[in-house]
This record gives sequence, C-alpha cells and structure tokens, in this order.
Amino acid sequence: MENGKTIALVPRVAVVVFLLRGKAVLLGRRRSSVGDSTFALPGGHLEFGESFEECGVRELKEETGMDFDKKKMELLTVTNNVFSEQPKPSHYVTVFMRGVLADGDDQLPQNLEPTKCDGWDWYDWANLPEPLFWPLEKMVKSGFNPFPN
Ligand code: 8DG
Ligand code: MG
Ligand code: MG
Repeated sequence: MENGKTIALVPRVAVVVFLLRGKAVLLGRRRSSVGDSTFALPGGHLEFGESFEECGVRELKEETGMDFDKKKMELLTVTNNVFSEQPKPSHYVTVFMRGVLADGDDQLPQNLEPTKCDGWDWYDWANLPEPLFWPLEKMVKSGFNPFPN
C-alpha cells in the first residue's frame, strides 16, 4: 500500500537503444532509484500502440534530442530482469535495439532529462565506464556484442 493505494506488481516492457558510432556506444549515468549513478543506455517504457522501433526513436529523442530513423532501428535481444530495489521492486522485459549512426552524422547528445541522467557521452566498447547498470554489465560479461559483424 502507498497512500492508501495498492501497488500492482506487474512486469513492464522497456525499450533501450545501443546507439553506435564507430566503435563507441552512447551511455549516460542514471539518476534513479533503480541503478542510481550507474552507466546505462538511453531508453524507457513502451507506450500503448508503439512498435519497438518507434519507442526506441522516441526515447532517444526525449532523452538526448537526437533524431534517428525508425527504419534503421534493429532488434537485437530481449532480457527478463527483476529489480528488487525497495520500496518499489520492479520487473522489466527489456527489448534492446541497435541504431548505427551514419558516417558523418555528427549529432551531439544533449541531456534533456537532467533529473534522470547526469549526461550522455560516447564510450569505446573496448573501454566501457564503470560501474555499468547491472543488466548491461551482465550482458557484457556474457560476451554480448551490439556491433554488426
Ligand atoms: P519513461 O518515463 O521515459 O518511459 O521511462 P524512463 O524513466 O526513461 O525509464 P528507464 O528507467 O530509463 O528505463 C526503463 C527500465 O528499463 C529500467 O528501469 C530498467 C530497464 N533497463 C534495462 N537496461 C536498461 C538500460 O541499459 N538503460 C535503461 N534506460 N533502462 C534499462 O534492463
Ligand atoms: Mg525516458
Ligand atoms: Mg530512460
């Protein structure tokens, strides 16, 4: 119960984006009760009626101001994770998309949601910052690689 209301514990769907530029990926340090101060991908909740591609493009725009063509957004993988953080445990089915910036696309990420993120930057995949948000860390440790072959 919270303010007299029952909290429904249901799994939610999130869409997050590996936005790639050369050998680098876009990451930002989270400001959140889930994964606070860890480095994570841009992304958020799937809204009613959206495709994964539309959600990835929208979240990228809302969080970084960057424009990406939904036709070039590709599905990579899905995870199923429970976040036991109290007082609001959560459960996400997270869809990971890939967007590859074209050579010469020099859009700069802006920090449009400064209460949720300390700022966006490009990080070399071979030299990722620490600590990573644990779902991302788990993927990296398992050998997952978001780059096209
Ligand atoms: P919204 O209001 O914009 O829809 O949501 P948000 O505030 O942007 O949500 P979020 O926390 O950024 O993302 C939703 C959930 O997705 C997050 O609580 C857990 C899950 N998630 C992962 N991996 C990652 C990741 O690397 N980045 C982000 N942003 N979320 C992730 O499992
Ligand atoms: Mg968001
Ligand atoms: Mg987000």
